[in-house]
Amino acid sequence: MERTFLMVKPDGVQRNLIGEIVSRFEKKGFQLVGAKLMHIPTELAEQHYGEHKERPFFGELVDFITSGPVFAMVWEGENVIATARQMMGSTNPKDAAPGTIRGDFGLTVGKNVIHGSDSPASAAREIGLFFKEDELVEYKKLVNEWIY
Ligand code: RTP
Ligand code: MG
Repeated sequence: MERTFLMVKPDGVQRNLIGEIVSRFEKKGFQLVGAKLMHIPTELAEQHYGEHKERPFFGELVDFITSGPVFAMVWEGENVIATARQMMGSTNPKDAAPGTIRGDFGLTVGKNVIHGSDSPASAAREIGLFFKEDELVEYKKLVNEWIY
């Protein structure tokens, strides 16, 4: 089953949006397989955003993502990578549609609340950077055996 790496950025954590964001992916029907609140070390931030290292905003991006705790997650489900990106909305919140996470909560491109992997290759790379294999939990939903 497909997996993606999602992360509530420091602005989302400061604004108490962890629950709201987790809830959206839960209600959509995706399954949470790993999560942790953490400070990102500078070296990990530089690796994570390595594709942007020549961009003028790289320094700011690394400073911001290491400025406070983030909530890192792995989610599972069919087409979860592309669907999560749709649920997040455009990178710049001014272009993000209402109903998307960035459209509803984001204010500026630098502080846009959430990160999500943009391809299967990015997802595999980012999950590997942030999680050890034994931090990911596989489980079946048993609820249909428990209720009528
Ligand atoms: P992310 O990687 O954080 O999920 O965001 P994304 O794929 O939608 O956008 P990406 O192009 O990968 O850019 C990564 C982050 O860099 C910041 N950014 N700042 N000042 C600027 O022009 C600018 N452009 C991008 C954003 O915070 C973006 O999320
Ligand atoms: Mg990106």
